This record gives sequence, C-alpha cells and structure tokens, in this order.
Amino acid sequence: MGTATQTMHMAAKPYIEPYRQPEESRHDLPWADLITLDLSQFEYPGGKQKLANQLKDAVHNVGFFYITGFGLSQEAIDRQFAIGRDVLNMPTEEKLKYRADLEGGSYNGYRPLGSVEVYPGLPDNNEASISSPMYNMFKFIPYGEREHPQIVQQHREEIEQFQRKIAEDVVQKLLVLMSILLELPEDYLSNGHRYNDTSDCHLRYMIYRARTPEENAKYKDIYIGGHSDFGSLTLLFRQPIAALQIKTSSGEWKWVKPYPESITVNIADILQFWTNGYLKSSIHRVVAPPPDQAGQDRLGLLYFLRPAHNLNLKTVDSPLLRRLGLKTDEPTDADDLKAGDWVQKRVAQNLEGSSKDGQGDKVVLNGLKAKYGHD
Ligand SMILES: O=C(O)CCC(=O)C(=O)O
Ligand SMILES: [Fe+2]
Repeated sequence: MGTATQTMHMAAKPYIEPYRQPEESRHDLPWADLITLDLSQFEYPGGKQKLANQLKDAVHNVGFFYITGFGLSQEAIDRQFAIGRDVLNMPTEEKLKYRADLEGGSYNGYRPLGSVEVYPGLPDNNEASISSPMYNMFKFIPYGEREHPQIVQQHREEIEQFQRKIAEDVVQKLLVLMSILLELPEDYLSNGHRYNDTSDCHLRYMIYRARTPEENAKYKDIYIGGHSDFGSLTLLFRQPIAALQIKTSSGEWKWVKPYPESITVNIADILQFWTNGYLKSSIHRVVAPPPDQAGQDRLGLLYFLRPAHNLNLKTVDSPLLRRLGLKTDEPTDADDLKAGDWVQKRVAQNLEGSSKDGQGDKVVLNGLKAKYGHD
C-alpha cells in the first residue's frame, strides 16, 4: 500500500518541459581553488570529524566550498530549474502581481528588474539588460505563506519537498560540522535553523539575461557588484554558465568553476557575526560570462538560509573563540540586535543604495556594517 501510494505520488508529478543544462565554457579561466566536501561520508564512523577538519580552512579563510553527495538527484534539481525557467518567463505584468514587499524588507515573491543599481546612477531598468530578476519562495509555513503564480501552485508539493530536503538535511549537516569546529554541542547552530522557525529562508529562481557587448561595456561587465550575503549560508546549485567570482584574501577575483554534481556553498553575514569573524562571509560578484557563453541567458537556483528572527547576534560562547580571543565577556554592538532585523534591513537598504564595486562598508544597523551590495 505504502509503495503503491508512493509510486502513484511519483507518477502524479505534473509534466514540465525538461530543462537542459547548457554546455560548460571551454575557456581556461582563473578558477578559485575550492575544497569539496562529500556529505555522503557524514554518517560513517568518524565521518563528521573528518569532514569538519576538511572544512576548517575553507570556512575560516575562504568562505566558499563545494558539497557533493547531498542526496538530491540531478533530475530533481533540473525540474527546479525547469519550474524556475517557466516562472521567470511569465509576462512581466503577470509576475508583478506577485511582487515581494521589498520596501518592507521581504524577499518573498517576485523582485523585478530595476530594483537595484548595478553601478551608482545606473539603475538596471533597461529591459534588454535585465540583471537579476528573481522569484523567491519562503518556506511553506504560515509565516511564509503568500499567493504564488499557478506554475508554483502546480508544483508546490515538489518545491516544498525540495526545500525541506535542503533545510532539514543538507544544511543541518553543514551546521553540525561548523558546530563541531567551534567545539559547541553538535546541534548548537541547528537551533534557530529549523524548518518551522520564523525566518526568511527561501528557495530562489534567478535569471541573468544575456547582454550585448555595448551593454556589458556600460555596466563594466558587472551583473551583481561585490557583496556578501545576508543570512547564515547560501547554497548555489550548479550552473554551467560561468559568471560567479569570489574575492580571495589577496584581493584578486577568481571564477567559480561549475564542479560536476556539486552545490557551491558560501558563508553569509550572520555566521560571521556569531563567530566574530572566525567564519568568513566572503565577497563575491556576478560578471558577464566568457565569450563562448556570452549569448546565453543564465538561470540560477539558490537556497538562502536565514536564522530565526528572534535570535540575537551575540558572539557564541565557543571554547575555540575564547582561546582565540574572539569571545570575551565585554558587551558588543551586536548583543541586542535581532537576526531578523538585520536581514530585513539589508533587503530594504538594497533598494536605496548602490552596490558599487569598490571598497568600503556601508553602515547598516547599530554600527554593524555590511559589505554593500545584495544577495
Ligand atoms: O548567481 C550567482 O552565481 C550568485 C548570485 C548571488 O551572489 C546572490 O544572489 O547573492
Ligand atoms: Fe550573493
């Protein structure tokens, strides 16, 4: 009976035109040297400790790494790309019915083009040079409920299963590994990152439309200027069109190679705050793809993990951070700040300010600073 129900359930997935992954670039770009964690080792005896050791340098010095063995099939991932493609291909008027309340600090729903400046004074409001319209779906809990387009409603169960697999399994493993590194109880960072917690975690479909050489010149090849992400972790599903770059500690920009069957993960601001900088929320940006991919639109699938709104941003009491002098009993600017205020303020602030690809921080809240830009 159980099996029959399951089979029926599988068969009942509505048809969607399959998504075909584009070809990888043949250019030999200056790729970033990132480690790969095979999460399938997590359950083996000693596996967690081994993975935590492997992660140490990446989370402290780099802020980016790949994961494999995370238990989502390529078919399930490609169906999400297909749903995202169809959502973002809806007519603009239709998408605008689901516009997110960006001014109120929420990303839930559609964020149209023209919402941010790519360069100061150059808002991205030209239909031909759309930088990054996106459709975000908060967790399917009462706090995150909103009206969604029919395509999302049709595939809602599948989208929810996909989100839950990421939120309840993949990111939980990563949070355990980071708790181990910080010498905290294994479930320490999982608290505040539960599916039912009130937070702005979301799955995102995003599109970067191909630009003409003139448009690229106007925007200096930038699609999204250098920035750090707002939440706890960002998961970026493999996208063969090269465009993501990360800033290394020596200040160079390196390309992120679409490593087979991987997810690219990066640390975001809140984990940096909680660890007083020990975990690195790295600066990254999105640029025009290399010549052999220049004419193609780039579709993205991402998951943004945010902490529960009511958690404060105090440095966690980790034995490691105490030994390193990063945790003391002195009060700090972050002690009374709530994670939810930080995230929502950054979403709203993104609308006002530019994401200049230069140096310097922008004051955001109570003396805490963000590295400009948006996520
Ligand atoms: O599309 C990408 O590769 C990265 C996008 C990004 O950095 C963001 O949305 O915060
Ligand atoms: Fe980002």
